[in-house]
Amino acid sequence: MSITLTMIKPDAVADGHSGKIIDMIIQAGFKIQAMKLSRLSKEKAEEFYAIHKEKVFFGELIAFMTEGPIVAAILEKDNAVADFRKLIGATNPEKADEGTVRKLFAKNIERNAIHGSDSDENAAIEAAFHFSGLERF
Ligand code: 3AN
Repeated sequence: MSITLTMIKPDAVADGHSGKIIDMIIQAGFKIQAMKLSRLSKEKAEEFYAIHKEKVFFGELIAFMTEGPIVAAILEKDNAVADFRKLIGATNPEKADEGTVRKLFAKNIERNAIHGSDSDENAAIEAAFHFSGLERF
């Protein structure tokens, strides 16, 4: 079994889509190891997205990710990282496949409803970023 880390982003939480998205995740065969409603500080968001700090969209991305609560979760499944990225669809919702979370709920490439880790290594780092051992089951 492997894991991935997801965040249902502030846009999707504010629009009331969390329940539908969590149901899609469970129906796709992921087991929830950890889950919480959380709000990133500017410092924590900058740390999470440090890899993007030279990008032109970095400032906007940090403002967006800190504008309201997120739902963070650790998800367990065989092939979790790749299967989850298939479920959420392309970063740009215009390019996302039909039936994916981003096709259904994302507004644009920035306000794109959900995050999924891009590698097993980053999944482990991101899981430890959001959750302590006591919060994982
Ligand atoms: P993904 O979330 O699909 O792995 P990344 O890691 O390339 O995509 O980007 C991280 C986040 O940065 C995206 N989820 C999105 O919110 C934002 N982002 C990515 N590319 C752009 C862009 N060209 N313009 C604005 N925001 C972007």
